[in-house]
Amino acid sequence: MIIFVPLFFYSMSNKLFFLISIALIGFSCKQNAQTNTPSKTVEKVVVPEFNPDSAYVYTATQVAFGSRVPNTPAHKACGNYLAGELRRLGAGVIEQEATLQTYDNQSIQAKNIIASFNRENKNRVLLCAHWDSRPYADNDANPENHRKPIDGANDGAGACGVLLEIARQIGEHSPNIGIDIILFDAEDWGEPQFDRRGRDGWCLGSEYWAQHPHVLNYTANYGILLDMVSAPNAQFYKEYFSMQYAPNVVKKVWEAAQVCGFSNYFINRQSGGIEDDHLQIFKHRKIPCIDIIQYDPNTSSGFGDYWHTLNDNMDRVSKETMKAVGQTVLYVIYNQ
Ligand code: AHN
Ligand code: ZN
Repeated sequence: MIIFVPLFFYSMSNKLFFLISIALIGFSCKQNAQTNTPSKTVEKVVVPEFNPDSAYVYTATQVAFGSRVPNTPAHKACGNYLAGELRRLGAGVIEQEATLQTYDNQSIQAKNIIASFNRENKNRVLLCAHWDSRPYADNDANPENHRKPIDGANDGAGACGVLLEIARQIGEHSPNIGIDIILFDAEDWGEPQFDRRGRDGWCLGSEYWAQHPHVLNYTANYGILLDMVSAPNAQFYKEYFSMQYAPNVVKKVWEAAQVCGFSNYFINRQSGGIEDDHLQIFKHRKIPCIDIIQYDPNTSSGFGDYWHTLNDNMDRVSKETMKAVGQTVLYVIYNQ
């Protein structure tokens, strides 16, 4: 080889050699476009490409099990699928099971699914979402549907679909930090509008994990919660509690979205505070954690008119929105 390469170049016409040289210079300019130093080798962080088709299939697969309401066969089967898939992608997976009490004192068998990459690395980032679906379509226009469970395509499955695709990318291209992906159970069994008892009952799985972490004294540098991140044309505002407890993380993520070209999804405006799994994470583990959650000021719920209705089905899942969120989060974790 050592002999053949110079011979090959020697035998090339000057014109061809010139063209190849130009092509190589062009490539390095592109690599160093920001620093404008084409001749120097600058270490370039390679951010994997988030594949929205893959995220979509992960979402559709969860929805195809049926509503993932705790204590149902669909919930059990989907939980096993999610844990198995994360293992197949190369994560170390802990299935944390617990019996929890709902707002109306029903006992439910819940399972938090905890997937870790680079376990020995002390520098860690926590990514999370809830995987259960709500037992009540209590926001549905038709009162006959209020006691029916929802598909939770956007509210549940979509965010888990984004995290599974992120896990697939991490499994293929290891980042230089440790990552924990937690899929919380029993987020969405909060008291319905037709049965107020004064105990709200949201976020039971994350509350349990935050009080009984899978690793003694578990901590992470910061956390990112995804909730309702797949609706078409969704907009994400800077949520009030995220701004209170983790303003630097909000800044990092919104700047990443801008760099990646997704400022039309990540809006530079603040919204009200939302009770969600991230509050349990600050409260019990003191980890600064933000919530990337759809906010729609034009609807009464603030979350889109399909929210907690039978319309939260696969028609509410957009590959474009999942790409915006998934690519932004990958950019953040590969630029640590
Ligand atoms: C409340 O409605 C109090 N919090 C919203 C949490 C939630 C429900 N996220 C998805 N479903
Ligand atoms: Zn919900």
